[in-house]
Amino acid sequence: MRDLTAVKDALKDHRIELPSWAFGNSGTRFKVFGQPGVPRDPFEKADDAAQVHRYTGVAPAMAVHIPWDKVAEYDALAAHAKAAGITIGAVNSNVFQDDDYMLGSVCNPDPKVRKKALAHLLDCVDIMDATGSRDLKLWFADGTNYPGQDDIAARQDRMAEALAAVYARLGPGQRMLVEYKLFEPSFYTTDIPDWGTALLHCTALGPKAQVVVDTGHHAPGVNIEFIVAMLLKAGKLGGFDFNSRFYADDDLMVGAADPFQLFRIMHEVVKAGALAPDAGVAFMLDQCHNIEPKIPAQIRSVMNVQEAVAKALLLDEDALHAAQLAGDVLASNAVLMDAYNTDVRPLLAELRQEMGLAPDPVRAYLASGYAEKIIAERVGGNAAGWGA
Ligand SMILES: [Mn+2]
Repeated sequence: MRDLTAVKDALKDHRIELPSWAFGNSGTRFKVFGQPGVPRDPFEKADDAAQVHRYTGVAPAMAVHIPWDKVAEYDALAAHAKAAGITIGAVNSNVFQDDDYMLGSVCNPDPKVRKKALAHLLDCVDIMDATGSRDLKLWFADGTNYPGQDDIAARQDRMAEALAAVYARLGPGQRMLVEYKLFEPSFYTTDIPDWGTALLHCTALGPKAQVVVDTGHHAPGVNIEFIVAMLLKAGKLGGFDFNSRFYADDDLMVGAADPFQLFRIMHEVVKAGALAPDAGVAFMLDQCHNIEPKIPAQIRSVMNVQEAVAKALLLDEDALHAAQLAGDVLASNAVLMDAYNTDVRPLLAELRQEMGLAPDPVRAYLASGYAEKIIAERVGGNAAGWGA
């Protein structure tokens, strides 16, 4: 067992970033079930995100998504977030919801569409300048549905050209995080389907280009911690989009589907010394809460990540290393499973009390009256949603 004070210090320093879109209405292509009290604008989303930070103490940033979080004055949004106790995190671009993008955005065969998409990505860097955001998160819905529909290699050249233009625009201290997803909305090819393609583009670009691992964007059975270990070794893991999926990408709460996988991922992160904020790995949630109340679901998600991190920190690395070197398969596995099977909830409750927080963040939030307050106050206007 490791020194408990060191474990607690690492947990206090760990940061989890919240997605603005988790607080708005969301659903599937079949139906969006609206909830009462949902934010009407990005300012109210920041208020809700601040509630998650208030009860967990480790979630002081909210990522935004453009244009869902478009506002007239981004410095005003940053100031509002700051007054609420949080900052604006990653800026997520959106080049998939305009009619122009039916055949792709930066990989579209039409140069006019590519130009429009690139202009949006560059606008997102302007927004980063105004909000003080470090990271631009790039996910592309680009791909094709049918063999022969477009030239696979030529689309990669178009992607590389756009990424290089965005890279050149990044200011000091700014980064671009390139996200991959194996399929959907395209069904035949996706232009950045996997970590290998993302890594090839990022390596060609330079140190400010990093890969982001969305845990939901893999085929069932893929060993995500292996990918994480490889990216960490290459110095190319820029961050995570945490969520869970059972079948295809569905943005369920992180740790809901497979807490053991989350633990295995966090073990690789801890082992590589990449947990602390200055290691440059952004631990972001990318989730939607379609049928559950949103703020407590975000609190629960933060707690799920904390539990996995705590178990990873408690793992007896010396014993594991010794067993591995001895070739003792069963002992190695037992050391890992001992850490995973530790009930860390009392430790985390104690940690929260040391931080001046309630031991049970969900219960404290539910007792606060905030949910009732926003339901009463947020009447009229248009509830925020992801615009699909
Ligand atoms: Mn994502």
